[in-house]
Amino acid sequence: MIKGLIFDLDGVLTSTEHQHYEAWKSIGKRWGFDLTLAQNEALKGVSREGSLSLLCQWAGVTLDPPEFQECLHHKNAYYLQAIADLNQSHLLPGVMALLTEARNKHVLLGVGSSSKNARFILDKIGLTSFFDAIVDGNDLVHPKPDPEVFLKVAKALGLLPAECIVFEDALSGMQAAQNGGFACAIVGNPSLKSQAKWYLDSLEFFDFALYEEKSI
Ligand code: B16
Ligand code: MG
Repeated sequence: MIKGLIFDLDGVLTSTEHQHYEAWKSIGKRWGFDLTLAQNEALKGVSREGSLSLLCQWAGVTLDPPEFQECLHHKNAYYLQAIADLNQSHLLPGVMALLTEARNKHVLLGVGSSSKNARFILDKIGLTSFFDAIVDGNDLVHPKPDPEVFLKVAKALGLLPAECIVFEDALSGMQAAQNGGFACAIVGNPSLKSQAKWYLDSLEFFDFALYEEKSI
């Protein structure tokens, strides 16, 4: 029986991936490097530091530690400006209905995000009060695909991984969930459809009854 639902934030509850993309593009432009959408796909779910390391690798750029920190700072400032208008109208389809249904069923709810801005974003989109546990990029030693994020959420909920479902949109997040022994549904990212054991176009398509019937 499902006792907990654990949600990734970006790409599952709301989508600010385009703003992340524009922010990383602005860093790449400093070096005459044009970040592609395909490369951005590989940054989904990856920590801010991990993303910058990848960007440097792709651009063939080496930064000293102060330059690296300055790029992280600039990227986040750009990103925060780009999401200034984020609000509850930016919830992805099915989010509010599923969270409400889960609360009514006394299913525990958690967020497991790589983002250090996760709590700020959850406040902006009006969801903070729904969650029994929130673990974000500030709480982590090992980023996704390490399972630390989801294991910490499950522990805070007082549940075992086998009692939870993780909803993710990114490869690194799917691997983190699988590495931790969680059932994982990929939501709204068709590029992962062939690799996912379980795929939903959006959270609108999650059905408690159907899930209980088959073991995924
Ligand atoms: P920040 P998630 C991830 O959030 C994003 O998918 C990824 O694009 C971003 O680089 C990462 O958070 C770190 O975000 O710079 O705000 O700390 O999908 O794990 O909720
Ligand atoms: Mg995500």
